[in-house]
Amino acid sequence: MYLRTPAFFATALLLAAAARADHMEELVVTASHDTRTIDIADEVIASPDVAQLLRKAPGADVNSNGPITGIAQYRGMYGSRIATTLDGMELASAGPNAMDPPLSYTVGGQLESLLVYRGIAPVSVAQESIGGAVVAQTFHGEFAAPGESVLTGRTMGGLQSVNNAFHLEGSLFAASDSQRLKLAAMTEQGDDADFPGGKIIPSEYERQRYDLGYGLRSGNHSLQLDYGFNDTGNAGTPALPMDIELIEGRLYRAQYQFEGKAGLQINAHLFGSDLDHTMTNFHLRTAPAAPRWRRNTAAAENRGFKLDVVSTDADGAWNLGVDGFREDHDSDIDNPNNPMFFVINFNSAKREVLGLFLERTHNFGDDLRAEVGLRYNRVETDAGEVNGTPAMMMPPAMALRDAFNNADRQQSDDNVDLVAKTWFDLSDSSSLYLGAAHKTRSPAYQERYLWLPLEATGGLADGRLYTGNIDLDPEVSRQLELGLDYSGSRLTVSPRLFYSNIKDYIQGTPSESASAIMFVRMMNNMNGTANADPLQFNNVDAELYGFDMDWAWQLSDHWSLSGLVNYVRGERDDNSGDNLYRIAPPSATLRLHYRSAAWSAQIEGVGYTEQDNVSATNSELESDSYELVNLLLNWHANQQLQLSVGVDNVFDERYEPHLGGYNRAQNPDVALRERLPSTGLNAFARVRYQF
Ligand SMILES: [Cu+2]
Repeated sequence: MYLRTPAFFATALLLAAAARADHMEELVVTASHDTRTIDIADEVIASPDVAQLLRKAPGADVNSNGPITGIAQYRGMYGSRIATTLDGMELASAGPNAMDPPLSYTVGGQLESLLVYRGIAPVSVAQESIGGAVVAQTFHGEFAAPGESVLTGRTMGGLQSVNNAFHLEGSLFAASDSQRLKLAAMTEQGDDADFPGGKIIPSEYERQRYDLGYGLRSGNHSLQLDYGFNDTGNAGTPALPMDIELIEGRLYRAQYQFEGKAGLQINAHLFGSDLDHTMTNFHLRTAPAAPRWRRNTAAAENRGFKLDVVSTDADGAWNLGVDGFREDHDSDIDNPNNPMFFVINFNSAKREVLGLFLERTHNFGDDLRAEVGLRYNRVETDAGEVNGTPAMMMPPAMALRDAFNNADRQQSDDNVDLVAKTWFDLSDSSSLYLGAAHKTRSPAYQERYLWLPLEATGGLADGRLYTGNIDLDPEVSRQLELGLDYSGSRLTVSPRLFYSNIKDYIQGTPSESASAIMFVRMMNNMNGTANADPLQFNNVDAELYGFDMDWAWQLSDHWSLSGLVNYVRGERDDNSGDNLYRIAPPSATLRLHYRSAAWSAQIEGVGYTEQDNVSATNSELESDSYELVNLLLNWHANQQLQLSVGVDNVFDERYEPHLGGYNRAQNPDVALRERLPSTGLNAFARVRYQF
């Protein structure tokens, strides 16, 4: 580990800064019965990846294929099984391997909160939430008091040692009592990160982000317009076959809200995003021989709306709504050394969800509260014809192409979701929770429309080649949850037991397509590679069950202890006897905090057990246990200025997180297809300043 020159360090610290004076305590996670809100203003993480914050909530973890590509995992489900909304916007990644997962389009310092629904998510929150829901809320600035106009701003700067990274951002807010304007910009960059024994290659990144927002309110009406531009440059994803060259995303939304009399609220939301992405296997990692250079150019066009009415009465609230989301994907592969070579990977692969929902929350007297929700989703998918040089030269690829192009590729699913949750107060300080749900998810476009055996799998990163299956059925999950919430004067604890049975769980199983198998074997012969026979996405049965809990214990005015415990088990529920792939191993976190008016300090221990319940079908490798110690110190110099310093992985332990994937790039210190190590000792500093 080494720091940049002291001069650079000092200059960046001076340039940088930020703080929100209204948030002076180091509150990590605000708990309610059914959500965990990770308060970004108080959370200090060194990582540029907002998804890493999810680890602060019980049940949540992150599948990480690179430093800025965190894919949310919740209770053993991940990827498109977790609904993610950004200020109400849905977003489908441009990258066929989810190099740009939804949370990568948020900026840590601009978030007001990151909210994780605990267990079963309400039907009103997201269209498809079979595995849970995450909601990111951006800070838009405040309206001024009547007759006033104000200009405020906040800046933040950070440095970290493990990859010589910096992060700088600033936001300006101009507001009157009826209008508000926001301007924000962020830039960040990091080199290849160190691990004890070498460097993680490639793990460099560079990213810029620009935001513009305008809000208007008049009487009961309010309107918010936002535009964001994400500009990611070179960024390594060593767990995948290619690295990011570019992710350009334009995100826009318009939201209208009406607050009527008698508890009536109307929300109307229009949003979209246009995402462009390029990745290669030659520009950041050791390039293969010239004929095997590959560049993948992908684009996603996302459009959506949501209209809902909330009517609050003395006993609860009704929420009735309709929502729609359409994603459209193109992905093309070429080789800059060979102008003849091309593969149309996805041609206008479309997925459209139109939903209708009704939800009721109801208080039965003082002790009993319930939530019941019903949702219907109509899901339609389709994809255009494909082609590619392999299909013009090699009979098995030709057969795959022709079968795909001649198939009826248009599919539709009618999905029904049901949610019933109830909380019963046992005393003033404790309540019992019981939840049940029937949730569905239609296949992702890769799962239906990947025609040539490739690793384009939404970021599974198992190193296996896949083909899709046009005839896939939707996944149907039946879920049960049981829990207790205790909140005494010093101790809070909230354990949950959960069980989920998933019929038609979508899982790669050994392909039965002779053409797909023959194609992979021919490619192995041509290239001298040793790829396993391909998998095909198919419907199997599965179950996930486990336990999670968070707790906090106030020891004295200044001292407190808190922690998390997570356990999840994922198994196939058919006669395969196999486990599910990439399931977070059991883990526990223990934190000791000290807080005073101006200072706070924290020592954190994080432990993961080994994971030997691995998926044989996905050729998954077992992983070892590890323990980490992290330190954090905050100083609130005054209302405006906050300084934070910390050290992650204090003992510079070498560890390979189970959710981190396998090395796919030439590296003198890590063999190919060996588990990727995570970063070593990382010292970091952050300054926040607000005016
Ligand atoms: Cu990509």
